[in-house]
Amino acid sequence: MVVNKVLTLVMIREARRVLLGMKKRGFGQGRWNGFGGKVEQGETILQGALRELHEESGLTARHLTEIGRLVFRFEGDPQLLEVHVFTGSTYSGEPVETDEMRPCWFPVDKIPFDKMWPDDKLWFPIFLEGKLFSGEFTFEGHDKILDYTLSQVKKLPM
Ligand code: 8OG
Repeated sequence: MVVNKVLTLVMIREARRVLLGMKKRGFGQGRWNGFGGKVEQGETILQGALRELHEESGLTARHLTEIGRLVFRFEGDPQLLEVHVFTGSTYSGEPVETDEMRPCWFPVDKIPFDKMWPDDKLWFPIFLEGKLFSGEFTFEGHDKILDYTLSQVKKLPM
């Protein structure tokens, strides 16, 4: 049996801007993204999101809300990635560059989609509207989406 790998993704959002980090190493290197990573044993998904946000950006969020669920399949790899997407707008600290990420604020109308995962341009508009979303994407390599489903939802899947 192949168990999904559970990951978090945190988008820190203010009214007119979003904090992204340039991923400096590993999976997604060279792309702007929110902050997140693998949920560790013994922590809840929310705890994992808070920990990764702090480790990668230096920020401590006061409150995060889960807003999206994304499942990724990569051709030839039986393991699915299950990404829990959170957002928050209240935090303490200042964004700092870490070994993993170089943070930068982007105005909501200047999100750098050409240097992000290709699915992001599809679900970001729903996120920016403050709505919940759920999607599944099948990739060939890391640049090409072979097929996908995406919808705005009233409730996230369990
Ligand atoms: O621990 P690691 O940095 O490898 O975790 C991967 C991070 O990348 C995690 O926050 C989840 C996130 N992520 C994917 N796929 C995609 C994607 O297609 N778009 C975005 N925006 N983030 C993704 O694993």
